[in-house]
Amino acid sequence: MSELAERVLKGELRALSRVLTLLERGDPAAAEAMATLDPYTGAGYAVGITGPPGVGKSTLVDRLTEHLRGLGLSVGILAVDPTSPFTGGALLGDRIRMQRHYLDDGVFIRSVATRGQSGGLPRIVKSMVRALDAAGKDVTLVETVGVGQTELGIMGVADSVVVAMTPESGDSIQTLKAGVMEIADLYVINKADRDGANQLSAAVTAMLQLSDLSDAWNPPVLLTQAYANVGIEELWDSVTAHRDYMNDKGGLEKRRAERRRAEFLETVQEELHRRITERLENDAELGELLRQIDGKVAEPYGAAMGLLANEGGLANLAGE
Ligand SMILES: Nc1nc2c(ncn2[C@@H]2O[C@H](COP(=O)(O)OP(=O)(O)O)[C@@H](O)[C@H]2O)c(=O)[nH]1
Ligand SMILES: [Mg+2]
Repeated sequence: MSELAERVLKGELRALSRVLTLLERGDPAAAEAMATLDPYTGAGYAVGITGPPGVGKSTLVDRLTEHLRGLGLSVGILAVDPTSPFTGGALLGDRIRMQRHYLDDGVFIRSVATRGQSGGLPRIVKSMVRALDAAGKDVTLVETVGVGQTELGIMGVADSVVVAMTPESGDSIQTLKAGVMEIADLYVINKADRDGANQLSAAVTAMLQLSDLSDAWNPPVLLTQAYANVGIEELWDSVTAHRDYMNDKGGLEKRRAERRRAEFLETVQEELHRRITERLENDAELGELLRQIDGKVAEPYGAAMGLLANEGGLANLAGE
């Protein structure tokens, strides 16, 4: 039993915040907390909002939060930001856009840095979503930015995935071809006040019809003006329609089971990778092997396979 987790279950936001920090650091106490929290997960619903920078994702999250609060629902927000000197400003912008919710106890906001990983979605977000669920958040909104594009990894995090586009970015249709159609449960064309919104909407709808799988969910294409609070209620209604569809067809259970398995496998892989890298950098014997490889005394492919083939080699490498 984790005392910290018990405080999370009682709704203490500071304890929740602490658990997320422990998760980010890979602290063993995080594992203990997650074990206590896990039985209390499942009632919450996670919505991913992805799309290129500047399409209005943060504004959509802000407006959706306002709408959800009006419905009496508690909200968790995870804003994933690629950390780089260039996006510092974007993060600050997000903070300002969501500022009014910081004073509301029913809203929990956290930004998550991608820590220079390939820009993808940090695997820890999966665990964070579960922590927020256990903490009693009715809805968790996850905002993600890929590097200048849509984050396909959001599929592994959210129950419903909203792909946001705008008529301003001319390459929108191009984006659709890059795997987006497999992950989008709903399309939002934001900045519908701008020229070209209806054309874009028609183009997306046409693409969807080409790939229509009759009895499967048909992703709606919605027009919003997030900054003017237009289309937000319809967006939420469409999310709940998708949620109901997923519940009826059993897709939700399957998606969540896959996500749990992925969380496990990714954690093992990433943790192994981290430990092995650390070993390779600090172990004297391995250091010698690395020098032999550098100096063409040892052959790289054979040396790697030899290391792993040797009795307990992998365990030795992975051990702390
Ligand atoms: N014209 C117009 N601008 C919008 C709309 N929604 C958001 N914006 C503006 O678009 C800019 C980027 O919004 P933001 O939410 O930070 O985008 P994000 O990078 O996707 O999170 C901000 O200046 C918003 O005020 C909209 O519906 N119409
Ligand atoms: Mg944003």
